[in-house]
Amino acid sequence: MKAIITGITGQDGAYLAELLLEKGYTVYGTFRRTSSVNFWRIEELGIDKNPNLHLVEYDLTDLSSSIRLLQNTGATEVYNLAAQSFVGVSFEQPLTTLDITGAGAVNLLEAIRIVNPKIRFYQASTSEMFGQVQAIPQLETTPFYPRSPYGVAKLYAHWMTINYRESYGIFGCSGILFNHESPLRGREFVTRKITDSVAKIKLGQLDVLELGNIDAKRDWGFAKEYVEGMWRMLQADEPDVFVLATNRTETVRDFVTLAFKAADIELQWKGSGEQEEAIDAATGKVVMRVNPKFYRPAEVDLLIGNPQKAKEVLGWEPKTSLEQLCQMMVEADLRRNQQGFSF
Ligand code: NDP
Ligand code: GDR
Repeated sequence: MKAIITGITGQDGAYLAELLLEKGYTVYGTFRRTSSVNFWRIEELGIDKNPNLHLVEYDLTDLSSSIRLLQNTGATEVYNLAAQSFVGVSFEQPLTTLDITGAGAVNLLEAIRIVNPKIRFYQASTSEMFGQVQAIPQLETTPFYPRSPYGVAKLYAHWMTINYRESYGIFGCSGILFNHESPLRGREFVTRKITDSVAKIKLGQLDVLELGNIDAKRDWGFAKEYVEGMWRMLQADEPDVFVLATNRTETVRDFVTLAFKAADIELQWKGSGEQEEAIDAATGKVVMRVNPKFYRPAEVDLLIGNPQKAKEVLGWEPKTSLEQLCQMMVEADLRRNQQGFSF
């Protein structure tokens, strides 16, 4: 069993590599040539030196590189997790986002079509495609209405995966995954930004956490469980589209409260809108305030997914509660900040 994971330096790539190695796969994990590559996630999971893990330099925007990747590895499963995945940045870099997050998937689909159409393909689709939601909760049949260049690019890749299945019989699956977090989440995303800042505030290394729209509601799950769902999709009898979600939604504000609570800090909330802030009840100090600098030009207000189909067809179910997830992230960031860790 040989699998390619694009984006092994990311959160999901690291967890998926760990899972596939445990299952006995030989894993080819791709990383980009950058001035300083960092493998902190696979190092933290302790899989960086596993002899069955091969790190391959690769860029998703390069078709010939995609063809060579498939030819040289002989992989039978490809998990396309690579993307410009930060929604905020996609407003500033819409065309780069289109190239990587949209067209990049088609480079791989074309390579599969050319090299070996029997290769099974997983496309990392997203709840961002629902954007301005047309139904609550959202499921596989809910109409899409993306609200960012990232969401639009992902929708293109999603439909191309379906198109290559229908046109060329390629086993292409698309997982519409709702937000999933972990101690390995990048610090630009809101949950990890919060847990890292809470840890720093608790340790006296930071005064105030600044956030944008704290009214946004998200369906947050645990990344390690979601990569299991990706694998199950590629083992199914038929290629299909599946939603992975928890079916619970909370505001960013709620996550802030949970994270401070996990560090034994009770909050009092004051003001509203751009003036809203949270105060440490014990010290009277402001520890969180809204800064409009972090608002987005268009926002996704509410996401909540229905994972019933994944449960019925794949036997997949989320297990970790938001409270457990938040506690796990805060504890990891407390430990890391005590040790001077900087990722
Ligand atoms: P990350 O941002 O943590 O990881 C993205 C990965 O893509 C990184 O390894 C990055 O490499 C790589 N990458 C970026 N550009 C290129 C490129 N041009 N060529 C090759 N590799 C590239 O994302 P996550 O792990 O959180 O998410 C995995 C996938 O799932 C992404 O496609 C994301 O859009 C999607 N998704 C994520 C969800 C979530 O909640 N986490 C929910 C739904 C979908 P580098 O380290 O060099 O930047
Ligand atoms: P999202 O995740 O856009 O849902 O995309 P993110 O954590 O960036 O934002 C979630 C919500 O929090 C609000 N928010 C802030 N966000 C960030 N990053 N920083 C802030 O300071 C801040 N303040 C408030 C945002 O406006 C938003 O409403 C993630 C990514 O992993 C995508 O790749 C993936 O497809 C989707 O999840 C599902």
